[in-house]
Amino acid sequence: MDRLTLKHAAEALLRANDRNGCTVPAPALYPHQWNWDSAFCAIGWAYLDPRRAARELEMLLRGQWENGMIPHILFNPEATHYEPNPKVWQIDQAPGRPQAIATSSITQPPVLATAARFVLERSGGDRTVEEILRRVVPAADAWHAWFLRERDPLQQGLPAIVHPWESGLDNAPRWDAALKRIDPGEVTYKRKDNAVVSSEQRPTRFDYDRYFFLVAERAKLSFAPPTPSSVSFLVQDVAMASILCRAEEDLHALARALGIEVPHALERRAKLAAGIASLYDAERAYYHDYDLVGGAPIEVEHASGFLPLFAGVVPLDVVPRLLAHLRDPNQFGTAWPVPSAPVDDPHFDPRRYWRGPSWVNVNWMIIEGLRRASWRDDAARLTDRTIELVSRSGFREYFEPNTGEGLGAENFSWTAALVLDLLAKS
Ligand code: 2M8
Repeated sequence: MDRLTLKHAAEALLRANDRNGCTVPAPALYPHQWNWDSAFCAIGWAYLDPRRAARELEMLLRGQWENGMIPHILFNPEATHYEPNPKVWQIDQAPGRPQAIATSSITQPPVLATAARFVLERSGGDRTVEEILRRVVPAADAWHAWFLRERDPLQQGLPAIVHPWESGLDNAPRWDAALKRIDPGEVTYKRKDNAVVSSEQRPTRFDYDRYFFLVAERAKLSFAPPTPSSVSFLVQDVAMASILCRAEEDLHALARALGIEVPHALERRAKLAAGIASLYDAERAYYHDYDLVGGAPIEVEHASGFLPLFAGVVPLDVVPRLLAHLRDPNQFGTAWPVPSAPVDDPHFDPRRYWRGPSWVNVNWMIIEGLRRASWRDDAARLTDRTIELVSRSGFREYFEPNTGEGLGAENFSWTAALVLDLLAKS
């Protein structure tokens, strides 16, 4: 596909996946509104229709809980082909849940403010866009504050996740050891994903047993803020911290452009930057997550370890050391980068979801990070390779990093949305 055809196809895909103002990630597999998917989609919509882009973001606010959390899924009552369904989350008794819409009880990486800033900057002063984004600012501010108030039990500037689904990089090998500690007992649940995508490309039963166990655990604990001794899984996730850190900067800039005060965004950003710095392992030259229940760093590499670049918090002398991992063919320098897990990890699985395949959203964040660190050639190379990958293999959910074969869901929205941005910047 040439670039113009690719652009038109990406636009058509976004329009086809539009469901009354929110873009479903992939109609056959994910029929609801997902949090960070919508933010990535808004970045694509900004090229077609900035008002529609702003609306996508505003749709996320419907799901906000009173404590500020914006959940990872906002359910569409008409769609029944996804599990876990709304009932499994048991939020009917949850204090402060939204009344008008069913949601999950966990969150996802906060790309909202970053996307909102992006949309504003491309809206050419459109009043309607500004009005909508004025409503997004306080909501994003409350959500960001929630991360450091309720999810940072040791007050280290490091938001912790209670479920691998919160990371968005669900079955990454870096969660394996923490999940192994959990004995889920007899959990009964349905899966519908394997009817759409081959099992070898999806998380295993080991993972799903624990995913459902952890969903039930949230309800059992009345959705209370987690501590290392109260929950089975609690991990300081370097990608979550990096995306939030970046989002604080974008929230500050967005609010300023709209003439609104967000007095704590930069303060929170500074705390997060310090937290991320504490996760740097100088010996391995890599950022690692920290397992709060196990009380130890998780020394497993993953593409998420490059996301401090996206936050702009990697010291100048560390950037080349990170780039060495990115370029190394035995690690992340595959033919079709960036593999989610490095080739030399014994758990690397080039066809299984977040355990090896390349993903366009991760590439996009790394490209943004390389650009801001002024590694323009590397950014341009990865941009070209990503565009080429999608033009050969289509708008798939993820890609085999050696052969470039498209894997997972078809008609995947964020692949299309972010390709629009990559095309515009290439
Ligand atoms: C994937 O996660 C969902 C659960 O949230 C699933 O596997 O059913 C992840 O790739 C996640 O990052 C993404 O937001 C979601 C929808 O695309 O799918």
